Amino acid sequence: MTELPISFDLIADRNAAHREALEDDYAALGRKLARAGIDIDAVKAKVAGFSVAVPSWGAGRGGTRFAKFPIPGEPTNIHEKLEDCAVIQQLGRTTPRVSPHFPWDKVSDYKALREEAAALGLGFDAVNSNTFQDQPGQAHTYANGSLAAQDAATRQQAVDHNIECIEIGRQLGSTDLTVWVGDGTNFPGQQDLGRSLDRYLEAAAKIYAALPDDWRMLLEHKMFEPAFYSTVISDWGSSILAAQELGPKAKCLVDLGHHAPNVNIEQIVARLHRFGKLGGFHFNDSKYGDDDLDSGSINPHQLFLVFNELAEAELNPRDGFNPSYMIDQSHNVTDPIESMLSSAETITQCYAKAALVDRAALHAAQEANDTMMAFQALRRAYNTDVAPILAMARMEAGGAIDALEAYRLSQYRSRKAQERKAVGLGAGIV
Ligand code: AFD
Ligand code: MN
Ligand code: MN
Repeated sequence: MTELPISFDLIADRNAAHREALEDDYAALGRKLARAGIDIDAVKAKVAGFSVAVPSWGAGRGGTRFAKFPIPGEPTNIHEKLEDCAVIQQLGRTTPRVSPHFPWDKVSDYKALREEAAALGLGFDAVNSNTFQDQPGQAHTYANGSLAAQDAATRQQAVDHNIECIEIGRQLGSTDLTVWVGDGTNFPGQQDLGRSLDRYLEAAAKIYAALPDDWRMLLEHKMFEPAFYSTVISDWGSSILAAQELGPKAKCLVDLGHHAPNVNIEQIVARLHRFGKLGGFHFNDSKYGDDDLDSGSINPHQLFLVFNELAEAELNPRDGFNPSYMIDQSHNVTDPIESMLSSAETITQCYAKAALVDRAALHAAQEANDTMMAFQALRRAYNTDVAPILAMARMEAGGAIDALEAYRLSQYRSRKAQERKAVGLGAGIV
């Protein structure tokens, strides 16, 4: 393994300073959980086995439609992004995989890229295609859509790009292709709502046919943006219908920000699971739309309820239940490394809290129509501060008890500001 970006001595020094307090907190929580019949070490073992992938594009500062405000030391290519993702994994120990996006992360040698990542302690997660932007020299524009475009040559170009992503993913060790298209309309009448879905299904079937046996195609729905009147795969209904039509390797991916406000996302999760079509998640949070804010920063209770459904799903697995977990956020005003450290911790906390739910008590209360006790079964778990469990698991895996503190002390970003070329200004959601 090449040298990891953060000094082991720094992590060890800070952990030595925090260790006694952590052991104290862990023991106290262990006694509290033991009174409820829960073995804290068993929960810690589950937490240690949990992981969530980080998006390569999340390593750069995001922006809004209005502007992007880069920070010194921001990564500008996949190599620098991997290095930043290695920091997140080294300190936090829950993000061992990176999800790349093409053509943004294109290189000439993917075998070498895979080795480079492995040397940094990283692997690759789902590959993401991009048919929502035109690239320099591209033959056909996506201005009027990609997989659902009226123009057959444009559709074929989008299909070919997705197949190229599968080929790249094979070399990187991925087994999932995530497909999100921006296809849709801004005006009533602009496109036929039925025929555009037909075109999408026909093109998606060509991609599906190119999937290796052990691969999945994850369909990501989104209600609006960039299209503001209609979107082809707008909701979980369109997504599951498309996935059912395509075949068993097609599953649905739930991006938490891609729904109408106040939609019951945990119920969507339960529905998709019921029909064996829950493929994965893009975690983020939102207040108004697809805000791509940090996971759990606005509504951590919703995130807990999603994980509660996943814990129920684990007890009743259907069709090889194995959802992929990924962060998909736009870090507009924070250091992306800090946001992803903090978000991965929040996501893992929700996973741990869901593991604390007394399922027997919950199910008994549900059977007895005892609404208050059913609710309290969830509430007790949600109210438990699981931070010592995560910190202990992190320390035992070689990470930092206080990951943000270690990151700040390392001065990683200012060191990178000396080495890396500056990012240009401009707007853009990515
Ligand atoms: C989009 C979707 C999708 C896509 C990403 C690109 O969430 O995951 O790959 O943003 O930045 O809104
Ligand atoms: Mn997404
Ligand atoms: Mn999004």
